[in-house]
Amino acid sequence: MRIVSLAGGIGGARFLRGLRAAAPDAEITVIGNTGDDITLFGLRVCPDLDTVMYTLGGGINPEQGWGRDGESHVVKAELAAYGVEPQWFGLGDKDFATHIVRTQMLGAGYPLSAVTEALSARWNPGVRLIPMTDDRAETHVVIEDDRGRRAIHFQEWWVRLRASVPARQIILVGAEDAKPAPGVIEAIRDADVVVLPPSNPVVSIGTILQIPGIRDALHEKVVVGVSPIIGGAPVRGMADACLTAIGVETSAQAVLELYGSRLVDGWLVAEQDAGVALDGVRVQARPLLMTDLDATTDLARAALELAR
Ligand code: GDP
Ligand code: FO1
Ligand code: CA
Ligand code: CA
Repeated sequence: MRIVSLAGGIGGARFLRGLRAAAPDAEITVIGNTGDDITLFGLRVCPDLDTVMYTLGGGINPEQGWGRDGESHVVKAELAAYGVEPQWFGLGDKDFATHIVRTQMLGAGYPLSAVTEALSARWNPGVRLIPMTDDRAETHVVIEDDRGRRAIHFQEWWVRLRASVPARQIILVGAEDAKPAPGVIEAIRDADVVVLPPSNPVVSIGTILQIPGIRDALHEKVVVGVSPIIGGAPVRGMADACLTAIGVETSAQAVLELYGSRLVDGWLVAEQDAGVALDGVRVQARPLLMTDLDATTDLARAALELAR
């Protein structure tokens, strides 16, 4: 069986561990969000790709859900001693090595997809991880504060401001000119099923869907999704701030409507959201909490069964 999954960071990566266990013989291709990517200290950082790679490769910080396990922060402290900005983004020493290798390869002319394949070779994630695009397309957030109305990088809004300032607009800068990375459209075309994990519907899944050609390719397939919203709140993180920015209510129903019945054929909701319904979509209620690998594997299995 060939499975394609779109993925953001933590929610995507955790779901993929269950999917890999639920379908051990399947060929799984993961299309990763690169809208969160940022260049810091001259280094290219791809948080969501790295979260997937480290989680599936056994190198993730399990409590945090991002960054490396057993991490130290010597380089960060030395940079701060020089007064170098930004200091609000916490890059660890082990993680720095990933960004150094990536930046070196990009500088040598390799596209991000080739770099990601090379980095993944070390981690044996058991899936093929492809960035949504090799082109630069970064998410920016329009805010209004005492300095007026301006756009800041998504990471500055998310990490420095903790999404505390309302987002007026969320824009993937460069989306129109971005092309799907090599292999993305082919993987979708060849897939038996496409799974949308409970990733952020705006800045993870929504971002990937903005790359021209990807949404159209998905319309031809059987697509099943897992709600990241349970009982009117995100399970983790600040997805509600992103949904509010695009005028969508924080509910499993509203996220399903946002994706729409043209995209989604099946939708898994939590037991307390059992009333969710949309014409043309098979909705099922299941335990949606990815508390451990067993629960996550059951969830992934339910998603695959919904597709049959
Ligand atoms: P990020 O890039 O690190 O923000 O991660 P993703 O975009 O992949 O996923 C974030 C989303 O995962 C959040 O909106 C959470 O609500 C959702 N999430 C996290 N843990 C769980 C869980 O156990 N179950 C479900 N259904 N959703 C979850
Ligand atoms: N998230 C934070 O909340 N604070 C950080 O300092 C931080 C550093 C960081 C470094 C590398 C990386 O891959 C991820 C990192 N994240 C951090 C998580 C990440 O920026 C966001 O959670 C996602 O991009 C949001 O989807
Ligand atoms: Ca993300
Ligand atoms: Ca379909």
